[in-house]
Amino acid sequence: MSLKTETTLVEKIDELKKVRDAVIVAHNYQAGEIQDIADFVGDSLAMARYGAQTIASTILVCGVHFMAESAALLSPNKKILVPDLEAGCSLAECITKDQLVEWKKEFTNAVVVAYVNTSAAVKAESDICCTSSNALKVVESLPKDKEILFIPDMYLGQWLRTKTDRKIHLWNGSCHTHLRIRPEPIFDLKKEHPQAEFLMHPECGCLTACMKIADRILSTDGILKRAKESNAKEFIIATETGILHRLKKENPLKTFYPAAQEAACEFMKKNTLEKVLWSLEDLVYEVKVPEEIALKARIALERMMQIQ
Ligand code: CIZ
Repeated sequence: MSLKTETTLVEKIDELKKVRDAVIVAHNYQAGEIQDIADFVGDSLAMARYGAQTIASTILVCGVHFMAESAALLSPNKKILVPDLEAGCSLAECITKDQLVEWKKEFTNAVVVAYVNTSAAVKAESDICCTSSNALKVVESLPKDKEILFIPDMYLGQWLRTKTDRKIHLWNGSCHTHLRIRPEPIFDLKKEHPQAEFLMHPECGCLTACMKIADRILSTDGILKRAKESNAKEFIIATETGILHRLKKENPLKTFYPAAQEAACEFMKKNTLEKVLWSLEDLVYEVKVPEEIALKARIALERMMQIQ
């Protein structure tokens, strides 16, 4: 009697990827099972770059909506899919295009730097984009006589203020997940694990309280790189908890303590293996950026990419 095993979800996804000529890119904050089936895992910029370089004609973006828009901007001739249209970003929603247009009227001599966590419509009204890994370089690249309007994350903006003498005006936006990371549990973790290196993301709401005790303030890819390179055996990690999957997988002999178990983004976790399969089956949900927005938004993204 032959042993007939049922095709697993992962096998079905792998088969359909070939049929659809698709690749899956996943953000560092995705659930572990999604990261494990992805062709590429990284931060939003690395995801968009991978998407632009791949020869596949379809890119399934497992992250949140603005990441799919960035992929669409940088890969205009490819089909960009997301498994769930409700996977949005609270930070990106902190500023609308109209709000930015109004704000710009107050500062006619300013340059707008938009964190990638913004909609394409907001990027289209911005001069240049940045990520948490290149924000400082981007700010330093701007003409010295210009003031800077930094949108939308006020914590990343505050951190930039401490690193440069540039005049930076902040928008009052924040990531609801990074706001859940509070200083007190970090102080406790540091007492319990005095040898642990403390790696913190600049979006953290406790930035001001914890900046001085952080060993490094880094983007997600920066945290992953540091964890690999460091001689430390233990780490306190202050960012969205999805990153722990990759940290543990890549560093099986090291121990990682999340600064807050509550820091799990429910929008990031909207994507599931089932939805990935359905997305490839039905070729949904396609993300397109209207051409008149794309033309301008692409300029802001490409200016950033030239700086790296
Ligand atoms: O750029 C990204 O992917 C975000 C949102 C954060 C990070 O540090 O990677």
